[in-house]
Parts: sequence; C-alpha cells; structure tokens
Amino acid sequence: MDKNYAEENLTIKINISDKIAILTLSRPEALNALNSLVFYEIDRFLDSLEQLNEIRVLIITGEGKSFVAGADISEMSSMNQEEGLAFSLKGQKVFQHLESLKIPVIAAVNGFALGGGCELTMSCDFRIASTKAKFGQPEVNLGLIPGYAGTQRLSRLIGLGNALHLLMTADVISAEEAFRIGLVQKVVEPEELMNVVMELAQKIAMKGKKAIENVKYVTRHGYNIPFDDACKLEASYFGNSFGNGESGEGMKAFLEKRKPNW
Ligand code: CO8
Repeated sequence: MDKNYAEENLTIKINISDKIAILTLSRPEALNALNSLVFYEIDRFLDSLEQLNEIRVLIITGEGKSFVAGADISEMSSMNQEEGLAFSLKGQKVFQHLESLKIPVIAAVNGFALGGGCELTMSCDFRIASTKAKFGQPEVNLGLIPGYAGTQRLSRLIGLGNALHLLMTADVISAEEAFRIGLVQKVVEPEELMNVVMELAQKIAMKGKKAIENVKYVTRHGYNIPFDDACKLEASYFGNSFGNGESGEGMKAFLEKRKPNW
C-alpha cells in the first residue's frame, strides 16, 4: 500500500493485503451512519482503488455492532427539500460508483444494515451476513422513503412483493430471514464472518482477472437491458475472451491437468 489511508480518513478504515482491500465503515458512536463526510471518503477511496491494478476484490464491513444504521438522521433532520434531493443524488452517485467498479465487491454484514445501510449492501455484488446482522428499510417510520435507490435495487433483488412488504412495514428482519428471501447469500457465526468472506475473496482473486471483470459487467449490465441485447452483449464478451491471453492459458492448463498460471 503506497498511500497512507489511515491519515487521510476519519470515517472509514482501509486495509489492503494480498490483492484484497477491506473498507471498514468507522463511526461506531453513530452506528456507522452515513453522513456527507463518509460519502466523500468512500468516493475518494473508490477513485484511488481504480488506480490500484493489483486489487482483485473489495470487502465492505462495519466497525462495532453495526454495519451501517442508515443515513445520518442528525444531518438529515435540518434539511430542506433541495438539500434532501442533493443528499439523495450524492449518495446514489457514490453507490453507483461502487456498483460499477470492475472488481467484485462483497458486503460482510456484521450488524445493523438499515435504510442507507441496507442500500449500501445492495450496491455490493453479494452479501454475507453474520447471525447478528439485521436488515430493513425503516424510512417510512421517519416519514421518508429510501433515497439511495433502495426502492429499485430491493425489488430487483428479492422481487416486488417481498420488497414492498419490507418497504411498507419497515420491519427489521434477521439474517436468516434475509437469506430466506434471497437478500443475503450466506449466514455465518459472527466470529467466522471475516474468515469466510476473506476465503471467498481469495477464491475469486485466484480466477482470471479479465474473466471476473467481464462476468460482472455482462451480468450486471445485461440485467438492465432487453434479454436479446443482453445475449448479444454476452456473445461479444465471450468472443473477446479469446483474444485476451487469459482464456488461452486457462484452457491449456485444463488440458495439461495443471493450475492456470495467469
Ligand atoms: N443516524 C444518526 N445517528 C444514529 C443513527 C442514524 N441512522 N442510528 C443510530 N444512531 C446513533 C444514535 O442516535 C445513538 O447516538 P447517541 O448515543 O448519541 O444517542 C447511537 O447511534 C447508538 O444508537 P442507539 O442508542 O439507538 O442504539 P440501539 O442499539 O439502542 O438501537 C438501532 C440501534 C435500532 C439501529 C437504532 O439506533 C435505530 O433505530 N437507528 C435508526 C435506524 C434508521 O431509521 N435508519 C434509517 C435512516 S433513514 C435512511 O437511511 C434514508 C436513506 C436515504 C436517504 C436519502 C437522502 C435524503
């Protein structure tokens, strides 16, 4: 790591080792609520991450008993209409930045993932939760609605009925229930969370770099365009895979019964 992230950031912590970056939301006194500074620091880190070619996977987690307990209600409470709109658009932009990173992003959900926190997990590629994690979109309890694309990503991930049920009741659900409805991909004991997520990240980091980037792009982008266009996109990326050297080595290694040397 050639930058001193610890000196630069007040609300997030960055650890980088062995091709894996871990971003830890770190405002435990406010259960890691998202304020303007947090968004600024996340965005700045994502910019710098895009320059670090060796990083293969990003993990996002929270310090203390919370992943993220939502947007910062103290900051929002004095906002007018214009400021609320700007806060929403800024957050959406940062989450889109995160979602569109070339590398995979895993949410390691250690505790409360409420409101903007649940929306943050949904901007990651998938979610691994501790049994202590809790999920929900409680905005209607505050007379608000989600503002970081939660209304859109939730229904795409768990279906319209499940999404509207969570959004309208503001129910806070357990990790097991989140797993049952497809919001999280795995639930593990709290003390195992980071080990499991690191193992997963390392497993992905050992695959072909280009193949992982391409499968992320085609799957994500294809999800939001008509099926026929998405299939054409897939075919074109499949075809391009043959020219990048990686697939040559991958197939050769299979035929020679050895591990690929990417
Ligand atoms: N914002 C600011 N501070 C918070 C937040 C938050 N979202 N959540 C918790 N805190 C603070 C508490 O105020 C408290 O501070 P203090 O010690 O100074 O009183 C501290 O964190 C610890 O919290 P609690 O004492 O409440 O801890 P508990 O374990 O008793 O309860 C809960 C934990 C259940 C998570 C509870 O804190 C809670 O309900 N928090 C709010 C959850 C919520 O409603 N989140 C949604 C917020 S709205 C949102 O995210 C909208 C996103 C889109 C915005 C679009 C832009 C406009």
